[in-house]
Amino acid sequence: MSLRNVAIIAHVDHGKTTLVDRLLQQSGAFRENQRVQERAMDSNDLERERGITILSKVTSLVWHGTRINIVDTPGHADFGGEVERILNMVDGAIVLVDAAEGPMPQTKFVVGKALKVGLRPIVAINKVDRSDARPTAVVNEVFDLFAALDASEAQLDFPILYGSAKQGWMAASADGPKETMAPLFDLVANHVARPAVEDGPLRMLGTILEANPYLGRIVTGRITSGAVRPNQAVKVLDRDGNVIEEGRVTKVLAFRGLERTGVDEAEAGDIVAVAGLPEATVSHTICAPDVTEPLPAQPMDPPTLAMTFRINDSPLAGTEGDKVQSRVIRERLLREAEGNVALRISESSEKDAMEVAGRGELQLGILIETMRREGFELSVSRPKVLFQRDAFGQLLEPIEEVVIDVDEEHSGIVVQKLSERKAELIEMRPSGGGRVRLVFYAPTRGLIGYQGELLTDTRGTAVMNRLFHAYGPHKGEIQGRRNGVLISNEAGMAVAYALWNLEDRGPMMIDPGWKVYRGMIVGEHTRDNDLEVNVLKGKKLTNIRTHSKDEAVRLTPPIQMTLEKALAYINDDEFVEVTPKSIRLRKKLLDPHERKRDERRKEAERV
Ligand SMILES: Nc1nc2c(ncn2[C@@H]2O[C@H](COP(=O)(O)OP(=O)(O)OP(=O)(O)O)[C@@H](O)[C@H]2O)c(=O)[nH]1
Ligand SMILES: [Mg+2]
Repeated sequence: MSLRNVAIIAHVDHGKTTLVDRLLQQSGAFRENQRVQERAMDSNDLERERGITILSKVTSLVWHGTRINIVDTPGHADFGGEVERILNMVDGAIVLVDAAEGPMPQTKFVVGKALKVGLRPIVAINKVDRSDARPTAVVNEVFDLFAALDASEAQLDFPILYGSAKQGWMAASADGPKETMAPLFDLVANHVARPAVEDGPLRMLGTILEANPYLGRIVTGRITSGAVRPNQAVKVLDRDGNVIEEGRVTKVLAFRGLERTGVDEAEAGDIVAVAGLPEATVSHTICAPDVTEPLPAQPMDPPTLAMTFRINDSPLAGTEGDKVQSRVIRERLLREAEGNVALRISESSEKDAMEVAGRGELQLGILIETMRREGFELSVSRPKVLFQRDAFGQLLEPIEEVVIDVDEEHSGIVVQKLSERKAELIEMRPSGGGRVRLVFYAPTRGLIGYQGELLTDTRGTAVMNRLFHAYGPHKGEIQGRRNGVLISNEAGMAVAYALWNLEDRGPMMIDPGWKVYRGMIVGEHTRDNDLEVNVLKGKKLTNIRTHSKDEAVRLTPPIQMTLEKALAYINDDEFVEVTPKSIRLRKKLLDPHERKRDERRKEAERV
């Protein structure tokens, strides 16, 4: 059977996973009675909940006698390194572009990568059903983008389809026919090259890694030469040709719709998953025992952001989760690193702590969220940007390209706030409908926690997109959080009356009835210093009950601290305490005297 390998790439939310749904349905990959959820490829819990793709996944279908392997990729910038590797595994790419939004930073990133590896992408303008769709203008923007990225003549001559993944059609014109995905299937079969294969014994490059509870490690990749069978003896080489392990493939899995099935043999050109190799990972070559040259593989992106994961040692530790010991946390993190190549886990210099480095706040936030659901308790430090040094010893920091779409009236405050955060405005242009598009180069350091502020400043109307740009010279000091916090000075249960009394000190972060402890953060101070407060003090009871009116105090709703918000909010001397049930903020040092002493010591160091 003839074969095609194609990846779907786009900016976040432009409709990749929805498109795969329709392709699977219309190719008859689902059984008649099979019940399938929307965005079926987003199969893990967090993906479903957040409506985003986190891991690349392969599926496969048959169209008029051609088997098409399709790789759905994540659009979010934190997972960009993944997309780059995927593009080395396929022979074609479908670039989806939202007909209203047009090309966005991640579109530029993925198209740039696709062009660089020599693919001739197909462009699909999606969501033409949107009332604000502007397909013709968007095609021009895509063309300009390809040109700006130095596309070759052949690449610039890209085929274009228009359609709606949601409604299940693609056509040569935005007006239809609005019937089926057939035009896209035909285009993939005709435009995407046959898989390039080489002669020789088995060689296959590991591209996606997954830890499976039954089969152990599963490595997915494309077979460059030879064939692979269950029980075959193989060797694993790293990028430099060192032998990592020798062993046997226990299972060869081919993709069939949403399922994977064991096969007796897979040949060069095909994308399959193999089990049975406990050490093999992404960018390793799985090959016949007599092969000595590894396949060329791209090195892993270096992590840009790190956090310290510690045991939870607050007075409430162990009351809500059952996985609290540092050994259990350590084992869990090491296991995560096995299946997640973008994470780097190392021992921290602190006691009972591990250093977890990754590509962004979202990626690390997702890991914490997953662990908390499994019953873990943790205390997590503020994310730290990872610096590098150039050849001359100059300090470098990660710089991101930030695109913000905002109503014109709010653009002033955005520019002001971002320049305070040491960002550089590089472009400003109207983007239609009274909105402007602002493009900045901003240090990652300055962007931590900015999302929330941006939404407040623009009344929730701004849309921000970020993408790693490069390591650049350190931009100097950036002012952190301005407000101090309100800290509980006692342990017990918070009382409405006490919270009400504190309202003019600043907004609260807790509700009445919350358990608090000494050193826990209960609110934000309106001033720049920290303040210890008592949230336990009830109203003096007298034996004459007054009318119930003045007892039922009316509280301003507290600030809701989600995990992501909390991580962005805390300072270096604070922790986020994470348990399956709660997110609490606390001072690292719970004892006020110890905090004073620490303060004095730091003061002394400064002079
Ligand atoms: N109006 C309209 N909405 C669409 C269309 N295709 C997808 N959507 C919606 O766009 C949203 C995002 O769709 P997804 O398929 O998850 O997008 P994605 O590109 O896979 O997103 P990531 O994997 O997170 O990058 C969903 O709410 C879809 O229902 C379309 O053709 N028209
Ligand atoms: Mg998706």
